[in-house]
Amino acid sequence: GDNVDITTVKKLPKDFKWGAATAAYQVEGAWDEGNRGESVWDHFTHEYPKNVESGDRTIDYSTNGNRACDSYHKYEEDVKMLKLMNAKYYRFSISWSRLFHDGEAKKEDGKWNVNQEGEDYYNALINTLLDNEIIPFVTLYHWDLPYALHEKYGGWLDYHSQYDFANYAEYCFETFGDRVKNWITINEPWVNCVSGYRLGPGKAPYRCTGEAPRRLANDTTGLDLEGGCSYEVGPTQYTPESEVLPANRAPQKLEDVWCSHNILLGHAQAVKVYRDKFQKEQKGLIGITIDGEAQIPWVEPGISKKEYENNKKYANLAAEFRIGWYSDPPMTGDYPASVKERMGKDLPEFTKEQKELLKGSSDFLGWNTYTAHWAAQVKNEDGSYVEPPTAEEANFDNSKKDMWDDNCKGRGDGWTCIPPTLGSQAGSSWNTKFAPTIRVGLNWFNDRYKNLIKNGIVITENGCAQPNYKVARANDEVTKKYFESIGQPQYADTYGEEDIEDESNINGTILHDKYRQDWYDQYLKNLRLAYAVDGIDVRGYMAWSLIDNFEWENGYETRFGMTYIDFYKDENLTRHPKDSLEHLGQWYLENVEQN
Ligand code: PNW
Repeated sequence: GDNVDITTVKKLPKDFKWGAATAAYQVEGAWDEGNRGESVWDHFTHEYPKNVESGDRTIDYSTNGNRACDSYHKYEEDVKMLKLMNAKYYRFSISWSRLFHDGEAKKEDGKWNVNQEGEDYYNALINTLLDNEIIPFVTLYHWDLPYALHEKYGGWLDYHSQYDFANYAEYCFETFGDRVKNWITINEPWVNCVSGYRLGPGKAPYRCTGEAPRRLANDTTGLDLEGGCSYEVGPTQYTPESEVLPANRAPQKLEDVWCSHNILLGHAQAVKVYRDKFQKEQKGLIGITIDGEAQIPWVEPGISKKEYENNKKYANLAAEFRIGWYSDPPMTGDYPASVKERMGKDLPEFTKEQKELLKGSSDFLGWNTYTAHWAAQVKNEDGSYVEPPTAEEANFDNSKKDMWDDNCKGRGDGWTCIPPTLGSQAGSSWNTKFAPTIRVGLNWFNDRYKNLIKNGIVITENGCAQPNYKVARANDEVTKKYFESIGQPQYADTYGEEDIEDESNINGTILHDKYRQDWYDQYLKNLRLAYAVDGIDVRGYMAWSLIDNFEWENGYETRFGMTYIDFYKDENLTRHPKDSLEHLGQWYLENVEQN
C-alpha cells in the first residue's frame, strides 16, 4: 500500500532518464528572428490577443510567445539551471516553422530547403547540452504547426499533414540524429486536437467547433471570447484519405476527431521513416507522448460493493476514452473497441495498412501526468443510472448522444460524469494535486499493454503551477474530510504552510516554492513505488517545467517553472532558481542508484 517506507524499497536504476522539460513556443521567443516562419500560435495570438490572459496588456509580448524566455539567445542560462537539478536529460521541442518557413521540407540534389539559421540554433543547443553531459530528449511537435499548412489545407484536419510532418521529421533525424537518440513525435494529441479544434478558443488554431465555446458559461478568466474563434480555414478542410464523412453529423463537430486521426498517422509515418532509414545506424528510440488523467473509481462512505464495482468498470471505460483513444493505436494498431462503439460512425477507421503502420510504432510510451479524474456512471437527478447510448443510438440519435455529452461535460470524458474534484487546487484550473494518479496510471498502461511496450514508460511531464495558497488550502480541507470518510486518510495530503506567490518580492516566498517541492516529493514517491513494488518498467521522469514560461492561453501568470523570471520588469530575463530545482537535484541523489 501507500504506507510503505520509501527508503526500504529498491532505488530507481542508474540509467533512469532524469530531467526537465520545456517546449519551443513557450520558451524560445525570437519569433521573427533568424528567418523563422509563422506558426499557428504566432498567428492566432497576434490575431486574438484577448484570448490570452495577461497581467499587463500594455506590454505587447504579454499575450504571446514573441519574447517568452528568450531561450533562443539565452539557452546557456537554461543549461545552468539543468545542472542545479542534476539533470541527465533535457526535453525540449523543435519549432517546425523555424526550420521550414511554410512547413514543407523537401530534399533536392541531396540538399534540404532548410532555413540555415534555424538549423544552426538547434545544433548549438544540442552541442551545448552534450558538452555539459546532458542528453537531448527532443519533441518534434509541441503544438506549433506552421501557419502556412493551416492556411493551405486546414493543418491536422487534412490527411496531407501526416506526410508533411514525416518529411520534416526525416530532415531532423538526418541532421540531428547523430547526436539525438531520444525522439518524441507528437506531444499530447488530445490537448492539441480537443483544445485546438473543439473547446476553443483555448489553444491555437482557436477552432470552436463544440456545441458552444465551453468556457463561456462559467468564465472567470476575463478572456474576451467574442470573436475569439477562427472558423475559416483553407479550401480542402477535412479531406480524409479514404473516408467519407458521415452525412448525419455536422462536420464541424468532428474536427477534433479528424485532427486526432491525422496526428496519429503523422506519428506513425515519422516512425516509419526513422525505422526505415535511420534507427539501425543511429541506434535511438522514438515514441509518442500521450496526455490524460488516470481515472479513479468514485467511492463514498457506505457505497455498496456493487456500485463500487460498477464505478470501476466505468473508470476503465473513461480511461479508454480519455487515454486509450491515443495510446492504443501506437501500441495495438487500432482504437479501443469501446471508443469505436461509443463514437459509432463519427470515428474514422484506419485502413489495414495504417493499422500495420501504427501497431508497435512507439518504442517507449511517453506519458504526461498531472492530475486525476473521478469516474462514475452518469446518474439522473433521482439517482437512477443514465445508460450510455448504444452504437446505433450514437449513430442515429444525436439528441440522446448530446444529452449524454451535456451531462458529462463534453465528449472528451466519454462514459462518466465527474464528481467534485479532490486534491488541492494548484495554480491552473485543471491542475490538482493527487499524487497516486501517477501510480494508478502506470499500472493501467502496464496491465493494458504488458510486453507491447518494449522500452518502458517515460514520464515526459509532471508538475504544477504555484497556487494561490487560500484556494489550495480550502480544497485541502475538503480532500482531507473525504479521504477520512472512506477510511483512506493516507491520500489526504495537505500542505499547511503559507506559501503565497508574491510577484513583488523576488527574494521572498516565490523562490521558496514549498508547494511545488511537496508536489514533486509525492508524485516521485508514487513513481518509485510503481517501479519497486508494482514492478512497472518506468524509465524516466521529466519535470514540467525547467523554467517559468508562456503557459499558452494562461499567459505568463501561471508559473509551472522551477526557475523564476520576472517577465515584465527584468529586461535581462534573469533566471532565478526556485528551491524546487535543487530539491529535485537532491531527490535524484537519494532515490536513483549512483555509480
Ligand atoms: C501540458 N489538461 O499541457 C503541455 O504539454 C505543456 O506545454 C503545458 O505547459 C503543461 O502541460 C502545463 O499546462 C496540458 O487540461 C494542458 O489536463 C492541459 C491539460 C494537461 C496538460
